Amino acid sequence: MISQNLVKRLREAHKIVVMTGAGVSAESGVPTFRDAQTGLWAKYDPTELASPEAFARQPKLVWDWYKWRYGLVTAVSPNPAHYALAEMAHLVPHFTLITQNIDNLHQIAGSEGVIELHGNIRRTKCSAKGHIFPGWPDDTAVQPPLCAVCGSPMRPDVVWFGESLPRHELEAATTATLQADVFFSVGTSSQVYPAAALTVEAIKKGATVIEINPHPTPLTPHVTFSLAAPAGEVLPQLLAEVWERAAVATA
Ligand code: BJW
Repeated sequence: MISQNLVKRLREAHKIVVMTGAGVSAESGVPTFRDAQTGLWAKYDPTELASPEAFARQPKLVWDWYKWRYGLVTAVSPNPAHYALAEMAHLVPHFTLITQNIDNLHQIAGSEGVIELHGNIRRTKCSAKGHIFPGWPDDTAVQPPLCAVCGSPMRPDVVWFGESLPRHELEAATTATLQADVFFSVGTSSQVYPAAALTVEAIKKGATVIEINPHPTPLTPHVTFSLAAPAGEVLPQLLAEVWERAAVATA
C-alpha cells in the first residue's frame, strides 16, 4: 500500500500539513461524528444537534448531549495515529497539524501548536458574549448553567453549523495549506466546509495529497495517494518506512 514513490515524496518534503477528522480518534473509542450515536442518543441526528438553532430550541437537550460526549472523550486515550503525528512533527522541517476534532487527543499525545478549526469540547463559553471557561461547570439546578459574568446560558466552545470558524485558526490553516508540498487528509469524510476546502485547495495547487481513510470520500478520486486503511495502522507504518521511527506513547 505504501509505494516507493510515496516514500520518496515524503522524504523530500519540506512543508507537510496534516488535517485530521473524527476517524483519527475512532481507534481510541470515540464514535465518529456521523456514526450512529449509541444508547439514549441513538435516535438523534448529530447534524441536527450541532447547531445554534437546536440550542435555542432545546438548550438542555444539546447541553446534555455534549456533556455525555465530554464524558466519553475524557475517558479515552490517544491511539498510535495521534502518537505518530506527534512524532512526525520532529522529522520534517515544517509541520502543521490542523484538526476538526474537539477531543483534545492530539494535544494529549504531545502535538504542539495544533490548529483547532472547530473548537474544543474541554472548554465552555457563554452563549451571549463568548466568555470562555476551561472545563465544564459543576452540575447546577439550572441546566445549562448560567455564565458567572453575564448570566447567559453556557454552551461548549465548539463551532456549530452556520457559525464562523475562528478567524485566526482558519487563516493559519489556509496559509499553511497554500505553502504545503505534502498535504494529508486523515479520517475525515470531507463533507464539511470550509475544512474540506483546504484539501480542495491543496489538490488545486498541485501538492502531493494523501488521504487516509478506510472508506472513500467525495475527494478520493482527486487525491494523489489514497491509503484505504485505519489511521492507527497506516501512520505508524509511514513513520517506520519513511523515517525509520516508531510511534511511541508518551502520555
Ligand atoms: C476513519 C477511521 C479510522 C473511520 N482511520 N479514518 C460550502 C458548501 C456547502 C456547504 C457549506 C459550504 N460552506 C459552509 C457550508 C455550510 C456548512 C457545511 O459544510 N455543510 C455541509 C454539511 C454541507 N459549514 C458550516 O456551517 C461551517 N461554517 C461556515 O462555513 O460559516 C460560514 C457559513 C455559514 C453558513 C453558510 C455558508 C457559510 C461550520 C462547520 C462546523 C462543523 N462543526 C462540527 C461540529 C463540531 C462540534 C461537535 O463535534 O459536535 O464539526 S460538524 C462535524 O463535522 C464536526 C466535525 O469536525 C466535522 C467533520 O466531520 P468528520 O471529522 O469528517 O467526521 P465524519 O464522522 O463525517 O467522518 C469520519 C470519517 O472517518 C469517515 O469518512 C470514516 O470513514 C473515517 N474513519 N474510522 C481513518 N480508523
